[in-house]
Formats: sequence, structure tokens, C-alpha cells
Amino acid sequence: MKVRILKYNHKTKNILYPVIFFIILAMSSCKEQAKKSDSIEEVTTINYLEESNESFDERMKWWRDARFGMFIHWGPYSVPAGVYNGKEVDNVGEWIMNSAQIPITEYEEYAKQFNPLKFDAKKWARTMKESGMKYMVITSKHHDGFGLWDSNVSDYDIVDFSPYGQDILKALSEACKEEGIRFGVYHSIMDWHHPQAQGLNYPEYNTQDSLKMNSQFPEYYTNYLKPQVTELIENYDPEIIWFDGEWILEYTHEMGQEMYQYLRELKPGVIINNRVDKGRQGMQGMNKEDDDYAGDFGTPEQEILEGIANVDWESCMTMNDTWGYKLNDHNWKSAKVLIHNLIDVASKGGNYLLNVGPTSEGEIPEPSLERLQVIGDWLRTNGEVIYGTEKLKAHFKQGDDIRFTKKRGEQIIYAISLKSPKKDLVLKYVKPMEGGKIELIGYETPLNYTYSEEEGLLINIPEDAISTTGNQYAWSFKIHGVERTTK
Ligand code: FHN
Repeated sequence: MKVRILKYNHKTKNILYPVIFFIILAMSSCKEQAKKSDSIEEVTTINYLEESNESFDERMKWWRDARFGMFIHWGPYSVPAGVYNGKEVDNVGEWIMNSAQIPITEYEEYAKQFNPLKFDAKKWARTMKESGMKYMVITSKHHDGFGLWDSNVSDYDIVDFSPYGQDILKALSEACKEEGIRFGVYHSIMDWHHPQAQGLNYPEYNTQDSLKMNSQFPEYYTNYLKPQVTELIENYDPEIIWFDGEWILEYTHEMGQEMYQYLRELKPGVIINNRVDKGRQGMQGMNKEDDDYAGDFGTPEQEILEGIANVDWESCMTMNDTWGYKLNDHNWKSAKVLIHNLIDVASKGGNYLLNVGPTSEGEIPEPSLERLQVIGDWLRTNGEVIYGTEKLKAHFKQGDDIRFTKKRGEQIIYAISLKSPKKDLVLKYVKPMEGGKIELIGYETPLNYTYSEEEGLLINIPEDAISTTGNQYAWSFKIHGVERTTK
């Protein structure tokens, strides 16, 4: 798409020309003059929906190298915390307004009680850093429509509507910047607080009125959704916009493409997930191959792709069973499962966005902190097998217990054993460099090994090696070598 802006581009050699020029100029109308202009400079608007691979790869580089981020679901839903009228409400905590069919005015009472006095942005940013997370995505506005920033578009936000009165996103974006954590925001397209954006699948409003209201969705899109996302970009400079709630029928593919183009013009380097448009195939989260839907990465939810994909993707997952805090959800995944998930995702070339659901007082639940501590300890020793790596071309695993990653741009392959290896480790898909070093990360002495085309790579593991690493979750072998694509 080219937008031509006419500009004069004069080249005058000496004083005579300007005098003659201005006499001619005075004698003819601006319109005729436009036809005599020396040259027309074109200024084109980039069509970001047709970005080149080189530009895309450059923009995505930090995100691909980062591999691991924190998802934060936080809002007034943390006040009821899964309990309504004394009863436990099924479904995830952040859906309580819908699950318990709470009328808007009644739900607003939770927003009026939302006063997270224990919230400490610097502490949260330190927690992300110490857990080895390189970026974060926080719900600026979830489906309930409540904003965690000081919006000029609506007063239904943390500053104007809750007793807390402080801008959460401002504090958190600054704290993340200080700790070198890339700041991102989640934003829901569906908005149960806004009469024009209920979403056709919201039972309470699925009446003739709602169809009329929803016919006004384009007004919400233009006068509310876009202005609020603009505020987020302009005031908090997020590097990721993570849309959600795109499944509602009123939100269209055209809107998705327009929103993507608009936000990239606003901030060309911003990274936007595939839920900005309509391409996501359910919870599996990926777009159909070669479709023309907008979005920079696929978003499998609560699951990890079976195999490798040819596009960027990020698996988002809870530590227990809920995104938003629930008082009585104690079904926590073990630290070992979470570390193995991270390794599995990285071996398939994906990112892992691991969720915390803070309490209404502003604290990350203790069981989440404990797991993040263990993950951070493991990554302090083994982080090189995750960060700045890419998947192998043909094999992301060997059997059930070995995963592979490759250091981006170097002939270094990592074989990560999810089970404590025994005396020897045999690898079928790796060929060591002639005289190349093989190490067990966390064990100082290089390992002895033999290699043959027939037997593959046999690594000898000294008796004390595994215990010396002090690690009990996954063992990383660093091999200066290349992938064997043929067995
Ligand atoms: O409905 C939301 C849900 O509350 C949560 O935010 C997840 C996380 O990605 N996304 C939607 C369900 O797909």
C-alpha cells in the first residue's frame, strides 16, 4: 500500500535562481505549481502484514532467545478468589463473573474492594529475574473489563475505581526495566463490563438486546478498544501485546488485520500474538499453515505442541489449575514437571509463559514462589541449554527421556536427560567434532566418549558425576558437534 505525500525538492545553485523561482511562484496558482514541482518524494507506509523474513527474524530475535517468561493474571477476580455467596465456583478464577453469572453492578463491588497494599513491583521484578524469566505479560484488562492502569478512556480502572488509586502498570513497567525484564501486556478484546463488547457467547446477554448491542461492537472497537491499547503502547512502552478474547463473533478478521497494522505503525518493533486476529485453532493455539491471519506467534494454552513447528509459538500454562487466584486451588504442578515442560518446549523451538495469579493483597502465592526459586536455581547452572538456543532440524528428542537443543549459530548441541543417567549415555543423533569436548554441565572434568557411525556417540559418565552436579531435575550434556540427521 503506498501513500504518496507530495514534497518539493529544490536544488538552487545561486541567488539568481531563487529570485526567478519566487517570481514564477507568485504568478501561478499553487495547483499549477504542483505540476511543475522538481520532484515528488514518496513517503510510503509499510504494510506490516507483508513483512520480510529478514525484518521479522530481526524483530523476533530477543523473544526467541528469551525462551521463558512470566504470565500474570491479576484483577478484581482475586477478591472473591473463586468463592461466590459462600460457594466454590467451578472454572478458572478470572472467569467468576461469567461462571457465577454475577451482574455487572455486583461485580463492581469487588473492584471497589480491590486494594493490593502489599503489592511491590520491584519485588515482583526481582522474582522474575531470580527465576530466570526474561520477559513478562500481565493482564492490563481481562474479560471483566477492569484496567490495571490509569486510563483516560474509562474510569473503570485501578486508579479511579478502586481504593488503591495507584497505576500498577506504571510501577511494574518501571521495575521490569530496572531489572532488565522485557515488559508485555495481555489485553482482552471481549469486555463483560462494556455493553457493546459482551461477546455473543456470554449467556446473560445472548438476547435480542445483545445482538443489537453487539451490532455496536465496531463503535467499541474504534472508540474504546483501540484508544485503550494506544494508551498502553504510548504510556508503558510494552514489547509484547498479548491479545485474548478474540473468539467473539463480533470481532472480525478485518479488525484483527487492521489492529495489527495499526499497532505496528505505532510501535514497529512490538511483538503481537496470533490472538490479535481470528487464526487461532482453539486451545491448540496455532494458526492454519499458510493462512493470512495476523500475529507473530502461536499460543498453545495449557498444552505443549506434540512436535516441532515451522513458526514461532509460546505455550502458556498455569502452575495449578487457574490463571486468576483461587483460594482453594492447591493442585500445584511440581517444580520437576515445570522444568521438564520448559526443556520440552525449548527442544521444540517454543517459548514457555508460566503463569502466577497474585492475591487481592498483591502477593504472589507462596507455592508459586517456591517453584520459581527451584526453576531459577536450575537455570542458574543450566540456562545455556535454554536461552539463545534453537531446535535441531530433525530430532528434538531421543526416546522419552532425552531432549536436544542447539546453541544458535554455533556447533554446540545440548542433550538434556530428564532422568538421572546411569554409567553411559548413548546418543544416536549427535556427531562430535573431531577431538571435540563433551561436558556434563555442573561437573568440571570433561567426559570420555567414543563415536562410530554404527554405534553412535557413547559418553562415559563417572560414578561421582551426577551427584557432584547437585541437580535432581534434569542433566545437561554439552557436546561440541553436529546433528546426525540420518541414523
Ligand atoms: O479466557 C481466557 C482465560 O481466562 C485465560 O486468560 C487464558 C490464558 O491465555 N486465555 C483465555 C482462554 O483461552
